[in-house]
Amino acid sequence: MKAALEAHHLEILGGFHAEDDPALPKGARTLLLIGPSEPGFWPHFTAQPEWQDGQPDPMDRWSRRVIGRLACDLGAKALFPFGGPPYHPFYQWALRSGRAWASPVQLLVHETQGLFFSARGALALKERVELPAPGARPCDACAQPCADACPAGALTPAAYNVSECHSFLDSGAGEGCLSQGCAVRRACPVSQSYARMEVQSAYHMRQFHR
Ligand code: B12
Ligand code: SF4
Ligand code: SF4
Repeated sequence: MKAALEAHHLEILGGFHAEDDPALPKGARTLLLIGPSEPGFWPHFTAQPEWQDGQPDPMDRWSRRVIGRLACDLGAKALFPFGGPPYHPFYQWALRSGRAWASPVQLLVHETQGLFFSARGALALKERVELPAPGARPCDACAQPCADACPAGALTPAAYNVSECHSFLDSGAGEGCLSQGCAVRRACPVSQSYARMEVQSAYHMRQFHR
């Protein structure tokens, strides 16, 4: 499965075992969270037909095609973070994986991708497959720069004020967040060690703030 994912610049972000979980398809015994693998994800994705055709939501359409096909090949079921409400509980699933945690600002922080954690889909498998051992929450040994990195004061340990974030992005002062990605997500040393390109963050910020 690793090789099949690598061909699409995807990787397993984490997973967990389940029995009779009502949030999962009937009979699912393992849930794997799937997300971009760096370096090279953005050049790979932008060469795909969903980006090239100029139609809306290229990332979601690509995710459905690629992760949906992987699921068919594996006899599994593909689940996606978008397409709601209602939404599949990706945040809770990430916590259950033991490889992502709630950061001081509540955004998920992943063992290797930091605050740039973002799932493109999940695979619900009928088999119980081996999973890597849970990692250690990086925040416990960190000076926590994420806590006061938001220049608008919109995302802090106290709350995420979505409308304050949008107002700041509308003012000229929000240009850094729009072109390089959310300053809170960028402040994390684990995010910085992960080779995500700014142009990819800029695309997601445009989707969030359109
Ligand atoms: C709705 C939603 C939002 C809403 C949040 C509404 C709210 N807080 O009131 C809005 C549109 C604001 C949002 C924004 C973003 N989101 Co969002 N969002 C979702 C979505 C689709 C559903 C969450 C939900 O309602 N679940 C159902 C409820 C019952 O479960 P819950 O666990 O209680 O959900 C809560 C949290 O997920 C939280 N939440 C969701 N997004 C965010 C973002 C921030 C900054 C915070 C603090 C909390 C938060 O709010 C939910 C409701 O209280 C999930 C995908 C999914 N299927 O879960 C992604 C998801 C949680 N978001 C994600 C991302 C990447 C973002 C953005 C960073 C996107 C971007 N710009 O690149 C932005 C943040 C903007 C920024 N400053 O950069 C990622 C997780 C990122 C992370 N590291 O934690 C997810 C998992 C999607 C994915 N593809 O992986 N999001
Ligand atoms: S900056 Fe530090 S405290 Fe904040 S999410 Fe990253 S590791 Fe955790
Ligand atoms: S995008 Fe910018 S304004 Fe919005 S929460 Fe992140 S740092 Fe704050």
